[in-house]
Amino acid sequence: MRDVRKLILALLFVAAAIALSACGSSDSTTTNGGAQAGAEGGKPAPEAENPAGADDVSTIVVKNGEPVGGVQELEYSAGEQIRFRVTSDAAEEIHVHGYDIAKDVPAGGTVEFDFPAELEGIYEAELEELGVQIAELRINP
Ligand SMILES: [Cu+2]
Repeated sequence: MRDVRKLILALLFVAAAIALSACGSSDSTTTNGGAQAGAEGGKPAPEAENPAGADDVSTIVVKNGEPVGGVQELEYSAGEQIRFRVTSDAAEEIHVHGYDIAKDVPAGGTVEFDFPAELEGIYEAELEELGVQIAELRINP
C-alpha cells in the first residue's frame, strides 16, 4: 500500500514538472515567431512566470482581417515603453507607422511589440498586407 502511494506521488510530481516545462517552451515558441532584433538566442522570456501580468499588455485580436472590437486605442506617455501583442488567425505583417517597426505574425500566432515611446503624436498600426488599421497609438508629451 505504501509503495503505491509513493508511486502516485512520484507520478504527480513528474506530471507537474512536465506541465511547467511545456508552458515555458510553448511560450518561447510564440515569441520566436517574430523576427526580434535583440533576442536571437531564443531564450524563454522571464515574463512566463507571471501570467497575470497580461493586464498591462494589451492584446489586439485579429480575425478575418479585422481587429476584434474595432481599432484599439492605446495611450502612452513619451519615454514610456510601448507594449502590446497582436494575435492573428492568419499570417500577416504588423506595421507600426511613424516608428516604422514591422513584425510578422504566423497564422494562429501572437507577436509582441515592446519599444520605447520616443516619438510623440498619433500613429497607426496596421495589417500591412491588407492595409487595415488595427490600432491607434497615442503618445502624449
Ligand atoms: Cu503600414
